[in-house]
Amino acid sequence: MATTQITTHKNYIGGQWVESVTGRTYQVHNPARTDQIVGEFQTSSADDALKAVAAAKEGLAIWANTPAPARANVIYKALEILGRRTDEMAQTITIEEGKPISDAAGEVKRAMNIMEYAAGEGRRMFGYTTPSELPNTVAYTVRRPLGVVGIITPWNFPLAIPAWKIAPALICGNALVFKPASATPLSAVKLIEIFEEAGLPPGVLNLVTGPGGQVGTALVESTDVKAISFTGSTEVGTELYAESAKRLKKVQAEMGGKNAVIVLSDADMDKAMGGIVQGAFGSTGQRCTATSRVIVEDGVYDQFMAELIDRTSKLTIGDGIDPSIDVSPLASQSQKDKVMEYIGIGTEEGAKLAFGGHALSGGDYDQGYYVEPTIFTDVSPDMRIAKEEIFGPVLTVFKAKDLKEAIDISNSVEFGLSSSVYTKDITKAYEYINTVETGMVHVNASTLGGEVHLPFGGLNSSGVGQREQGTSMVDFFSEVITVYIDHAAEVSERARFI
Ligand code: UN1
Repeated sequence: MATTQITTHKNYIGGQWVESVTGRTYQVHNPARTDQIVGEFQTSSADDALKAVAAAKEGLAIWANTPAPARANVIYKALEILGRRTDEMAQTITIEEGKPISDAAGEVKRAMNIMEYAAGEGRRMFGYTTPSELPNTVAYTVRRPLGVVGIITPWNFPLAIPAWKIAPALICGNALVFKPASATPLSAVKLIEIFEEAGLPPGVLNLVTGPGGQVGTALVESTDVKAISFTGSTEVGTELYAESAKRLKKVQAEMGGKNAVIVLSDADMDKAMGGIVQGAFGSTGQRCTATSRVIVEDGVYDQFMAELIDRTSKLTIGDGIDPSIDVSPLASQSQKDKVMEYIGIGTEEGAKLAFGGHALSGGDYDQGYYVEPTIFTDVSPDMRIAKEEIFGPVLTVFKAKDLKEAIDISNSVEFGLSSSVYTKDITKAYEYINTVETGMVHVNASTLGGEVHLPFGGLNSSGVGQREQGTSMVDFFSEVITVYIDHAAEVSERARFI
């Protein structure tokens, strides 16, 4: 039997690649071919996290005093290096996370876009000046780094989400401890290599891999960590927010979604179908902005369902490294178990399985975590499959008599991340925009994604804290300091009385 070399990757602390204090490692497998080992990674503990925090404090001293345009130069350099490694990075994402290679390539592009945008902030990072109420006095604001910041990221975007937290945090002058999802540490290791090669000073960006419990908790509990930017489940984010609040830590938590698309009778059906099929089954539904509900106006329901099933049945399922594949495996056994459990729950709750519903087996399917694209109809808003985030290729379909009822269904969940309406009626589109309760609203486009120069985030259980990306990235990752300067030659009236 041929043996393949397994590479052991280390943590990166204070500019050095180091083993974990625990001395233990774990292996990551390709979700499409579970016999293929992606690499071996450090099983870190709280001690590793605290070492990284100490290193970050040292890095901060240098980085906070580096002018923002000079910080930008390092990010531009990293962008150039990532540009040279695009294909390799896309393959890495597919091999460790499982998403189709075209999605992975899109993810690399997204990471590059955010790095470019964040680096641009190096020559903006505006404060403001305003008249003082006193004579001979100047008043203005400047931005200062927060200090040491914890970055905790999920497995579903192993490169883009780290990039869209790290680049903004760096441009603002912070030093970081980065804890990637334990399932996808290889993209994180490579991102660190890129910043190292770009010339980031030691200690500014530290990597600690391994399970969330110990490392994440240590970051939350350390008083040296001033802020945490987190993306992950609502359950973990809520706990992290509460524990951080006790220590007056600034938090940005991007969490779950249960995103709905409304299809009105006048919709361009072809456009709607493309957006919905991609939104529900692209990246195997493992996106916080994935489409998990569709609410269809009565009049076009039958036509819509016939077309939806037809389109869904044409999707190809297999290893995402093959460019002809539309739907790849779920990212892990636990993801597969969870999705299959929800399919069981939907059936028990009385929803009708209109398409799919099975795990796939036989041949190459036995090697990975494959579940068919699945569609439930006859779903009512109080069912668990209608309310809870499944994070897999499962779409629930509802019928509504008009826009008002459709919006009520759309708003009936605790989440509020993204939403969409398909209509050609501008009046209805605006009624929707003004009443739908999500942080991101689309008209005639899928619920997915976003552009890096616009704010990204949700309402209610979907998110808390300042938005990621757009101009708000600087608001989250910096402190605003207000400065008053009395430059009068004489003692001012006010100063006499105080
Ligand atoms: C996207 O849908 O393109 O965890 C981005 C997530 C989100 C990012 C989604 N925070 O899926």
